[in-house]
Amino acid sequence: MAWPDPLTTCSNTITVSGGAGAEGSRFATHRDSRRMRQLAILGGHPAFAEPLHVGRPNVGSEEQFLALTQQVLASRRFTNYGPLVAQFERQISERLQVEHCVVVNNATSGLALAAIALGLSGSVIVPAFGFIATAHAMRLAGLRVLFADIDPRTHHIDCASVLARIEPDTSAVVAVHLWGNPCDIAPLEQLCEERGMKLLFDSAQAFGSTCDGVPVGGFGNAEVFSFHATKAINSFEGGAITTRDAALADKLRLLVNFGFAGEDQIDSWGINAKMPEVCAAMGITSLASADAIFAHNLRIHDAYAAHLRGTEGLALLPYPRNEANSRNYVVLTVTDAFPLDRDALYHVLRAENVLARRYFNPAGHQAEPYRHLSENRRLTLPATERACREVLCLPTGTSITIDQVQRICEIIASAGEQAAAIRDAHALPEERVDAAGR
Ligand code: T4K
Repeated sequence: MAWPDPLTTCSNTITVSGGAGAEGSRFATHRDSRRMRQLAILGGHPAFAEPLHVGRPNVGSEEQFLALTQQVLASRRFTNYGPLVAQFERQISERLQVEHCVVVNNATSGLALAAIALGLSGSVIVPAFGFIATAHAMRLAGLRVLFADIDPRTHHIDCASVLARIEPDTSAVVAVHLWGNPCDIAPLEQLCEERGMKLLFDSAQAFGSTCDGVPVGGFGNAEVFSFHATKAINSFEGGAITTRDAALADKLRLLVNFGFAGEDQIDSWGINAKMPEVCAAMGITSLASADAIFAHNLRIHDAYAAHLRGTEGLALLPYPRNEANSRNYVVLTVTDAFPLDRDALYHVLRAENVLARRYFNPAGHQAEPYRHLSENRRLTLPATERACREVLCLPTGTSITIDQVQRICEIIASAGEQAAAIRDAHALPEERVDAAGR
């Protein structure tokens, strides 16, 4: 089968064979100095004394966080919908221009509770490529998970694959705005409407993103965001469910708090999915720095793009310039045209203390507890499986500097040049590779 090649089919994709230009010549200078040092996987010293992470938390103003935390301590109001959670919810609603926001302890419970509040039953369709929490949350809600393939250019759930996966009891599609880029929202809305299915968006990675200039948050029946420590905007752990549906929001408020509608009134089943005040303090602090964090990530992404341009076989997933996006992920695709495969490059980088991540591997249908189910045993989802093999996320965030990006890209280029030697080293047992690296 001839694959649509992300290197050539993405109009924005950053890849030019042998591109000259200003960036090209600047890179050539670094290439000369790069030859001076031996790669760590081949016995040299790691390029970085301390590990560089993909998900190092952004902090924002420590003063603001400490002041809010002192407020929490002084008030003795630690949880159960205190003033900071209420403020955080208001700020999220305002920023996302959506009427209702219910803050929760994390996106995984938010997704499960949203599914329950929507009254989903039977099976739901979920993209197979993505963080496993999407599927796990549906299972937690008592639903059967059907995995669909992705569009290889965007890594978003593919509408044709959704159609093929629909079963008589399918009640919803759970689409993921992967990498913060919005999915193909309009076709999904149309498809779900025609089939009488609900549409839930897993927007865990998409806080601050826009779709045609409209903030993600008010699409479908509901959207669920994550404020996990590794997200651009974090509340240590946390999440939020946003919706335009007032009745749904009311239901969610009960589900999040044991079903309590008042001190002595229990109106429904529910769990404890509340966010503590100290987490809201971090969320508010983080939100105050959102624009600065996003701007930093944009500069980092641009630096990667400039340095990797001209390296055959490597492509960065593009972010449309006219849309907002936290650019919390620098998504590198390592294709067969690069002399090393993705896993070898991953080990090269780890040896240098660059903790790149193979997000997202394995695919949902190839992971437990799904892979042994009869519907998944023979399921083949080619675009998903290819992405699982080729994608490598590189460090970004406010703890990463432009200079570090340059050095990471130099390592990647050196790795390409010394591929044969690395492949030999990489054929060693895993322990030896690790011993060489970290
Ligand atoms: N849906 C989607 C599409 C998602 O991406 C996620 C979460 C969810 C749903 C569920 O949201 P939550 O229930 O978590 O709110 C991380 C995050 O734990 C996870 O939240 C995130 N997606 C996923 C993409 O990444 P891991 O297992 O890769 O995290 P971990 O602990 O390996 O951390 C990544 C890197 O960050 C490491 O190099 C260490 C560094 N790190 C991490 C933490 C937690 C730090 O430096 N400091 C820290 O405090 O899953």
